[in-house]
Amino acid sequence: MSISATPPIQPFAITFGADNATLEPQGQVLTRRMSDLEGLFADADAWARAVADGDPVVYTVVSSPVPEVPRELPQSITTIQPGLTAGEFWMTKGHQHPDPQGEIYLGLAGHGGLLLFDGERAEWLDMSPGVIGYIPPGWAHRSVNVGDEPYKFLAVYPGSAGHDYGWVLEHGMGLRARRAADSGDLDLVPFGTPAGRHRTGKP
Ligand code: PAN
Ligand code: ZN
Repeated sequence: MSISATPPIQPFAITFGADNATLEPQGQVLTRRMSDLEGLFADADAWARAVADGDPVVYTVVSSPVPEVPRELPQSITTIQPGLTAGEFWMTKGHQHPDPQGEIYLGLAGHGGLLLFDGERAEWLDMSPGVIGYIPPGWAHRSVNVGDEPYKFLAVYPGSAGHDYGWVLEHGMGLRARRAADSGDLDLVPFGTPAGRHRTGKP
């Protein structure tokens, strides 16, 4: 099968390579470096220093060959590297689906979180291997690696959903996921909390 199949797609199976999160057959591979995450971390100076200091890969998205077109169900595997930027766990950009449609995530490896925000309410789902996180229509979503290993998950979403990244820049995500300086635990803080100043303890 070619790198991006043309609808109608014929039935086919995908082999998942658990060690390095490959798909066979495989479609597009997206690499998001720190420089791609401008305006997303609370501490813009720390973000700029990380960009200047090697611009590390924060996450990759490996897609199956199923294209993002209506009625198809594209899938992708996201791998978020472990890391902190001024105490904030490394994460995906986060987005809304312009065509409000649901999505499912399945945790594959590592320990992460699925942050959901509908513009008023924020929810946090703990994600680990075997956990299915459900994203209802209308909820912006961002994934966060809260562990010390790469966090990997499968996403399955309607091909017509689309991806709006500007929504998150405009509205935020309701909460930020930080590592508490004293305990090292996950600390979910309100989105507007200035960098470096946050309550401690479990959410
Ligand atoms: C996922 C995400 C993927 C990367 O496949 O697109 O985890 O996150 P960002 O798109 O926010 O950079 C998904 O939710 N698709 O709809
Ligand atoms: Zn999505």
